[in-house]
Amino acid sequence: MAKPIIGIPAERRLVGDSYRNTVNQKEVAAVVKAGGVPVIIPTREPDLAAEYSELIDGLLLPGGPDVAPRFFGEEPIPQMDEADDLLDATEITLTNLAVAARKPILGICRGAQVVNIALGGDIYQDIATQIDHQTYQHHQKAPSDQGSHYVDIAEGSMLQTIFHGQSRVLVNSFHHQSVRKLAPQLKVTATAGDGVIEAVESKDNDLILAVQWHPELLYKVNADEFAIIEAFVNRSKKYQNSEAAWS
Ligand SMILES: [Mn+2]
Repeated sequence: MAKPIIGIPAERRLVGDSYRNTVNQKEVAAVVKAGGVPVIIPTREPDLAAEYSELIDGLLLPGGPDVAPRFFGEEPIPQMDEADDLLDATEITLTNLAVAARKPILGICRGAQVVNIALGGDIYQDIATQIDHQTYQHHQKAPSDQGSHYVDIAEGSMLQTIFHGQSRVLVNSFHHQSVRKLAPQLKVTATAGDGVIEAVESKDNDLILAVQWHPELLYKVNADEFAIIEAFVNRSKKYQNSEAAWS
C-alpha cells in the first residue's frame, strides 16, 4: 500500500506585502518521519474542501490563531486574539468531511478546539477570564521543547496506549482557549489538574485524537510524544481505501 496522504490546512500569514499559505515545518517533518506524505491545503478556497478531502487519507489540524466565536454561536470577548474566517470555515468543513468519510483526524492545539466545534461542542474564548478559579499558566514562558504542566490520561484511552500505559505526563502548553462543552461524539482523555481539557478522542472508534499541547515540538526530548504522530499516520494507512472497499 502507498504511504498515506496527510492533509494539513495552511494558515494565512502576511509576509512583507503579500499573503502566504504557511504550515509549520515541525508538523510537516513529523508527518514525514512517521511515514506519511504531507499535502498542504490552502484555506482561501473553501469550495475546494471536498476535493481536498477526497485526496487525503488523514487530516492533521495544526496549531494556529483563535477560532472566531461566531462558529459556536457567541460574540467575541475582549480577550480574543486574531481569528481568520476562511481558515475556521475550511477546517470545520474538512473535519466534517473527514468524519463522514471515516478518515482519521489528529488535532494539535487549535486543532483540538476545531474538532470539538465542528462536531457540535464549544470552547472557552479565554481560559483565564472564563473559568471561575485560578488556572495554570497555559501559555508557558518556558521554551517550546519543554513540558510545563502535567495532564492526567484517561484509563483505557488511545492516548494511554500511545503513552505505554502511563496515567500522567508532562506536556508543553501554548494556548489560552480550550474545549468547554464537549461534542457528543467525543470523550475527554486528558485533563490538567486545574480542570482544563487537554485531549479528546472519538467515543466509538479510533478515528479522532486531538491534544491541546504540541507533540511535534516535544518529541526530540520525549520520544513518546512522537508516537502520537506515528499512531495517527498508521491509522490513516489502516483506513486507506476503506471507503471504496465498503461501497
Ligand atoms: Mn495546557
